[in-house]
Amino acid sequence: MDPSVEQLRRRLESAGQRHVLQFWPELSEEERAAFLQELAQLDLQRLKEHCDGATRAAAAPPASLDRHIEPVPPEIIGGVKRSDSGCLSEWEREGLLQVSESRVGVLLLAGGQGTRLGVQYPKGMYDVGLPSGKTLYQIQAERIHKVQELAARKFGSACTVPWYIMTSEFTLAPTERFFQENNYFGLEPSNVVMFEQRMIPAVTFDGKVILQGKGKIAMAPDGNGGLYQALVDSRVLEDFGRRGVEYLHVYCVDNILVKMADPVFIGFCVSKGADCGAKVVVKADPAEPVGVVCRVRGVSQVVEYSEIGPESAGLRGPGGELVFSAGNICNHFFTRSFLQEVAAKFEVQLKQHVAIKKVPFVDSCGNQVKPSEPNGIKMEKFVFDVFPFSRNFVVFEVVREDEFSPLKSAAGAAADTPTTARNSLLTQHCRWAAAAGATLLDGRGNAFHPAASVSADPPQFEISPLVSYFGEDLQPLLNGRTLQTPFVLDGNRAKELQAAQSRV
Ligand code: UD2
Repeated sequence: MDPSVEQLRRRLESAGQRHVLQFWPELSEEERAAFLQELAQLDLQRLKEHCDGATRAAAAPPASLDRHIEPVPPEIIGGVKRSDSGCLSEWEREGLLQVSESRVGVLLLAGGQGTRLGVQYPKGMYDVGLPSGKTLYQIQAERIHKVQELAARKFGSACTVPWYIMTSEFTLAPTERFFQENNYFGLEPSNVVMFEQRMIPAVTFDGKVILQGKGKIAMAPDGNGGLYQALVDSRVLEDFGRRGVEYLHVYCVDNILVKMADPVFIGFCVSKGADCGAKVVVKADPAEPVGVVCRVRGVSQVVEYSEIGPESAGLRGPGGELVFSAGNICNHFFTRSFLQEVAAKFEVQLKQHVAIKKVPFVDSCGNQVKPSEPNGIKMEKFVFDVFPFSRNFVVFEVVREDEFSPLKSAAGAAADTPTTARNSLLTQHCRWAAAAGATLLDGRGNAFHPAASVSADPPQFEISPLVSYFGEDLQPLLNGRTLQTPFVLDGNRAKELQAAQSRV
């Protein structure tokens, strides 16, 4: 054996991971080179710690926080239905002001593997079947364009909302390619900053790194809380500083209704002097897979849906409402200085959460095995686990039908599918059109009257985010009109409608 490989073998052995090189003699030169490159990225010093920690954590009975949790106090919560319209407009103005001064960035968490949706490409590239055929990424890009334009129009200064995209080994290359092929959806490429989170090995229940192939370790992204390490690794914190970005809106990729750099949320957090904030919706039911924003032993944090007991989740108040109703929707606000502090002081203290998964592997005879039972431990950090370090944490409650419809599962699942995401967006756009004074005719020529809830069969009426960010500016185009659907109100259609209106 080559002396450097021999040295590697000894180091793996002292980490209790001798098996990693067991198929070395069978590998080709090329496979060896690729494997060595992968192993060079492993922190061998901490490998033993990682494997031991994973087995210990998986073996420990889940620590129940239920006895220690209480709802967040009302004084730190604002919200669309909780606050008066004067406050909401003031916050929106403040948020747009910050956007207009280029002090706001958006940061997308897009390193997940989208296992539940079951596609082999990044979730942001998914097309839920809208009449326009737009993907989640395109919708998000166009909302960035629009919020920049709204801020510039209001305050008279051209501005930029940089888009930071955290990817992982699985998602970086296809995401980059997709953006290049689509000309960055008209955004300036230098304002779209992609960076990568770390990957960590999956481990067996007896503390051995899992070999996915004879020359390949089973690696997984380190959870969306890998963000804080990745911000340092990729010098993204410095990029915030160079651009003068002071406030970050961090969000997850799959919510089709996400308000990019939401001025109301940003303005609320800035006005309250918060260093950290979370958007929530009222939980739909006790079992909904969203974390609960609450206090544990007096400290604000999120208890994830996988970690709350059914009794606490189902606890109801006198009016029948859920006591732990503040459903996390993975939309967070952070100041740059808070992120800097987290990176410098608190990242190492972030909790490691255990996920037990079925991880394909090669057995000791070299056979490829697809396990039918869970066999591996993946450790993950969660993005919201920095909340306890906040000095001034606030919560902003929004209306589900307007702001939250995640795409989690493939067609046929009970909830959060391509169909539910599409219907949420189309129903919202029908509501905006109705509020602007339009009558929409469905495929059978019947007038559609949108309700507050999401329709299971809304007309195919879609508004481009380049025309309206959140329902604004529609009245001059739509008032008094009857429109036959399908209808996509894009920039060209808007111009035609405008020209027709001015002829009247
Ligand atoms: C997330 C929240 C949950 C709730 C729900 C709403 C966390 C830990 N949980 O749960 O409380 O708000 O969303 O939709 O935030 N990701 C990475 N790197 C990783 C893993 C995930 O970037 O290593 C991204 C992923 O691409 C996605 C986001 O994080 O954009 C959330 O991940 P998820 O969809 O797996 O989270 P989920 O639905 O379990």
